[in-house]
Amino acid sequence: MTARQMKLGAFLWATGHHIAAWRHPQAHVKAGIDIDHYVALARTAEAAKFDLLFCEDAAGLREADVSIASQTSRSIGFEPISLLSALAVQTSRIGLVSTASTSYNEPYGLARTFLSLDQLSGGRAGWNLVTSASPIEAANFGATGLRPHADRYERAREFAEVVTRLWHGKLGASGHDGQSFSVCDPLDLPRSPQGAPVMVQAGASDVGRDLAARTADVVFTAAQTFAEAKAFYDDLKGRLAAYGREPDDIKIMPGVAPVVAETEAEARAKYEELQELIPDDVGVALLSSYLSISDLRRYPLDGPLPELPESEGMKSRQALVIEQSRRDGLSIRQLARHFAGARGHWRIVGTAVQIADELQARFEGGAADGFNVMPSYFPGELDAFATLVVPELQRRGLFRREYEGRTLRDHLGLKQPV
Ligand SMILES: Cc1cc2nc3c(=O)[nH]c(=O)nc-3n(C[C@H](O)[C@H](O)[C@@H](O)COP(=O)(O)O)c2cc1C
Repeated sequence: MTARQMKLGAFLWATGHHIAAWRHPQAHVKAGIDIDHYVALARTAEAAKFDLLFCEDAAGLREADVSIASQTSRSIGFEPISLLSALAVQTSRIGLVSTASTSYNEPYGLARTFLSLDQLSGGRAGWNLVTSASPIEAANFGATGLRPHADRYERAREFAEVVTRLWHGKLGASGHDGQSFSVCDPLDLPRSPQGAPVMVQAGASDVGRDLAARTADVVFTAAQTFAEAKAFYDDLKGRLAAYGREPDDIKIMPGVAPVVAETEAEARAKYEELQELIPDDVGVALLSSYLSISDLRRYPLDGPLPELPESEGMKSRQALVIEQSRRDGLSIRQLARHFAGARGHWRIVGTAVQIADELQARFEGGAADGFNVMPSYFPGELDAFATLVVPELQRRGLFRREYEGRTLRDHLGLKQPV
């Protein structure tokens, strides 16, 4: 039996995950709508034997103030399932995971779309289920505003149940007639080559964790410290037994934003160069959105965070930001700069050996089954990770040298659903 190996996702984004990546001298201004750019990234990730490509999504601008929205690394970009459909025919092995919202779709349509992606890619599709937390996105789907957190999750629970029944061919003659959805017929497609598309989930509040324990194959999460990552990992794996599942049935893959170079000094210089490019307004606006507060600029930027009411948006991210501000005694300006680099995800700056050491410690310390890699800018940091860090992980026996199977479930070591 081979030793346990880590799973790796390549989290795509237009110019890069650092909020100022679009200002980097190597940035490609039209990256968000250049299919050749994405094909090149997908091929790099596949050549490095990554398990999957990952796309986030929100159907709307990420920021209400358009002048600020236009100054971030992702203000325009393709709808991700369409993008992954194009990448499916330009790649042959790598998994294709897209985010889609349970708040602004219907289960029949979404189940059909992902099963189509799964069929046309030969069993490589995955759905990242989110309930969505942005009032800007909500306003594009009717005038009722963002639904309360608990309602969003109740709808998501029923949504996930209907989708999996459709994928598993278990929607019988009686169909589904529930609280939010009614579906009559099975899908007009045969079952997937991997049994069913992989279910991914991102949402870390208590109710979000329960939904993941019930339905997810992979969980994407944000954790800054080893202690936070370990606590999340143990908590989520501990919830599985209640749903008749084994700890290994879920792969937990926190986000990580590495900045890597041949020497530590070079890596630090690369990181500092990006940090210098952050406009204060943009950093503070991003922080405001994670805290669900309309405008933090009203407060002195060099003072502490004010007391805030609990969010109805992303509860887990708000808690993470507040926790970090207290732990490290950071001002609003310092917090904004800190979160601009990786939006609350774990950031590591160093050589390939240093980065591999850190990833290995979290992986072997029982705080992760793998990582969703968030390059700071594209293609430079994805190339650097693929050519410097991946070989170091392979030398240590921590990552595959070749794909073992064909489907995304094969790569992730997940059971095929019956
Ligand atoms: C790591 C992570 C990634 C997420 N990615 C997305 C995303 O791409 N699009 C989106 O609309 N929401 C995303 N979300 C938020 C989800 O929409 C989530 O369902 C939201 O309601 C807040 O969940 P929570 O309070 O359970 O964390 C993400 C959340 C986390 C924790």
